[in-house]
Parts: sequence; structure tokens; C-alpha cells
Amino acid sequence: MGIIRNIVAHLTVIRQSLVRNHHKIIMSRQLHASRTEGVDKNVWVEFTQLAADYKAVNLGQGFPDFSPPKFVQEAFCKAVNGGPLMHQYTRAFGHPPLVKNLAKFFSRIVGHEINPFEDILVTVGAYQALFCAFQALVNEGDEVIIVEPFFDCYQPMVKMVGGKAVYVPLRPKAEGKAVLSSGDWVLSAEELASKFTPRTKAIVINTPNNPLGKVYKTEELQMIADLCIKHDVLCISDEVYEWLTYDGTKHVKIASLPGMWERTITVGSGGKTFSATGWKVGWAISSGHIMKHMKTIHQNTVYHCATAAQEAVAQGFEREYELFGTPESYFQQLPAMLHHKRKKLASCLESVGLQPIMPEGGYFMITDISSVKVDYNDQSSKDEPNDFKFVKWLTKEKGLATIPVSAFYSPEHSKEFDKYIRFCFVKEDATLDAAEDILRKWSQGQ
Ligand code: IK2
Repeated sequence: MGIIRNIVAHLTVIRQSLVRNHHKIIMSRQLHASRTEGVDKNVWVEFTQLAADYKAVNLGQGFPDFSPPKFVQEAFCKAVNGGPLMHQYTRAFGHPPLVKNLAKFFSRIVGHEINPFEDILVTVGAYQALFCAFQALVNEGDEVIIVEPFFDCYQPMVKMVGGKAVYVPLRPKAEGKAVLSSGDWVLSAEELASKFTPRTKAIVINTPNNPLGKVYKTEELQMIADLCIKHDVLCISDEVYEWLTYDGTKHVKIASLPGMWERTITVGSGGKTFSATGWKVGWAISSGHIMKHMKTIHQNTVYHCATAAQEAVAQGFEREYELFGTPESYFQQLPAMLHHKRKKLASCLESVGLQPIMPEGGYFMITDISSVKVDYNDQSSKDEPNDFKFVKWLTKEKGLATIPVSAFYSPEHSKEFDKYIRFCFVKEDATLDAAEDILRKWSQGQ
């Protein structure tokens, strides 16, 4: 018996060694494709893990820590219990009830008759809508103008298709004066105009903006639209926070401006719309002549999104269509709830001497940390941007997770903006209270 056991153990060692060597042989040539180079770092992967490792109070990643509204939860349960077809593939480019309801709902807002089967693509979250847009519309060597600060995935997505990202930052208006609102951050029309070249294929905007909370005014959108039309450029408009605006600020769709429907791809998110980010239902809406190319990418990559989640989002839009503009509409209730949370977070930051930049929309707030002096004592992070160091320190030492704002900037501009950090306020009041407690104790030197 002992001899057999010995032989088996021996054979196992030999087998393991063969497997190891086999891997070595494969890995002696370059394994990775070059498109993975330079896009391997990801702020969500890094900081979400850090928050989890330190069990920090999480005002970092943008997701609600409360449940979605009952009506979509019930719609999801009904879908799951709704028979065999709810568990099988549905139409590749979007579950028919969802595309019909999106078309009905957004036709009214865009002021253009949207064809549910030609002008809409349902995707795995807004992320995949963006991915399909870049893959389908940007060629190697094309330039894509990205307005900073920008949701971080635009840059790697442009890079992965061989495009060139060209950056233009929103800047605080009156240099040197206190900047109190996201509305004080503006695009210079001259600077933007100077970025358009014969190679420009598209511009990406995000309104309401993540992380700043800026909601573009009609005049600002018109200025962008005029340039797009003049230079025959596409506009990818990321509007995942479209229902979240405060103090009477109005979200305007650039696709609704004259001459823009034909050249705009509007990106939306069921996760952000109905506080259910884990469902990953998103969409792109555009003219059929653009959408057909995005569908080609979709059918050859993801092909299809979860049927039951699409059905639940479809039911959510059905309800919202009926209640639109009434106090029962979730599109009124969610911003009303967040309005209070936004105020709560702003007062908390002010009470510890941090000046918030009040967002006009979205569910993030940034604040300037340059007055805060911290002895990091951590040599490993000495080359990191200041906001990265600070956020890591705050998470590890104080148990509060946030996000560094320079992650939303290009390498050429990140240094200018590494004095800001981002807080997310789509959180239970108890979570915001816990964050306040941490900040207060810290400011009191405890
Ligand atoms: N576009 C923007 C502007 C987003 O903010 C997001 C999601 N962001 O959430 C992470 C964070 O900022 O903390 C997306 C697109 C992606 O949306 P979806 O979840 O629908 O794919």
C-alpha cells in the first residue's frame, strides 16, 4: 500500500512539474495583446477592493446602499416567476417590451419619433453601450474629444480601438475665487473649438457629470452642437444621471437640439435610473443609420442581456410614462430624496472645514483637500498623485472610502486636479451619519 502511495505521490509531482513547464513554454512568448497595455489600472477595481479590505464606510463607488423602489423589485420577481420564456434569450438588440417602452418614453422627451426596433440598442449597462459606440464608430487614428473630468472608461475604450483621445477640461470659472457650485465649472468655447481637426470623429460629453455634478446648460450644449455640425462630428452623450438634478436645474438632451438627432448617441442606464446598478441594463439611442453599426458589435460580442432584468426595467418605464411629472413618479421621488442627502453631506463637509462643490446633478460631490495636512508615512505611495495618497490614507487609517478625482483626468491634466476627492451620497442616512462621525472625530484630532 505504502509503495503505491509513494508512486502516486511521485507521479503527481511529475505531473505538476510538466504542467508548470508547459505554462512556462506558453508564457515565454508575449501572451497579451498590445491593446491591454496602458489600460490595466482601474480605479473601481482598486478602490472598491480597498474599501472592502478595510471594511470602510463606503462613500466611494456610485451605487445606492438602499433597495430599488418596490415597483421594479416586484416587476423583477414577477418576471422571474413569469414562465419559461423569461429565463431564455429574448431579442438580441433589446427585449421588445423594453425597446417599445424606451421609445415611447424618450420620443416625448427628445421630440423625435424614436423607432423601437431601429433606433435603440439594449446593452449590459451603460458601459457596454459606450463600448459598442467606440467599437462601431471610431477607426484607428481617429480623434475623440473627451471633456474632463470624464467617467474613466472613455479613455481606455478609445485607446482599445486605436483612436486618439484629445482632452479638454472644464475649468473653475473665476480663477482664485471660491468655486461653490458645479455650475461654476465651464468649457472654454475657444479651447474646445481648437481641439477639432479633420481627424476628429466624435466628442464625448457627460451630463449630469460624474464626478463633478455639472449639468450642461442649453447654451453650452448648443455651443458643442454647433461645433459637431460644423465639423461633421458625432456626439456620444452619456446621460446616466439624467433624472438627478437639483434646485430647479434642468437636464437637456443634446439629441433634442436642431440637427443633433442624426449625429448623437445618447447613453442611459437602468441601474442608475431605478437604483438597481447590479442589474446592468443600459441602452443607446440614436438614429438607425448609426445604431445598425453598434448592433453589429453587440451581436458579435455580448449578443444579448438578461431577459428578466430587461422586463423589470420595461415595467418601470411603463409606470413612469403614466406618472411622468407627478409627485408619484420615481423620477421626482429619487432626486427629492437625494436633495436632502446632498445637503446633509455638504453640511457635514463644511462642519469639518472642507468646502464642497455643490453638484447641480448626479449623486457625487467633490471637495478640495489641499488645506488638509497629512503625514502619509508610506514610502510605497510616494510617487502617487496627492488625492490617491489621501484617499488611501482616509480608507486605511480612518475607515472612510472615497474616490480620487484625478482618476477622471488625462495624464496631462491630472496634476492640476489632484487636490479634489469625490464623495457619493446615494447612501442610507445611517451611512452618511457614520461618515460624518469619522470626519468629525478626525477634525477634532481623535
Ligand atoms: N457612465 C457614467 C457617467 C457612470 O457614472 C457610470 C457608472 N458609474 O458608476 C461608478 C462610479 O462612478 O462610482 C456608467 C456610465 C456605467 O453605468 P452602468 O452601471 O449602467 O454600466
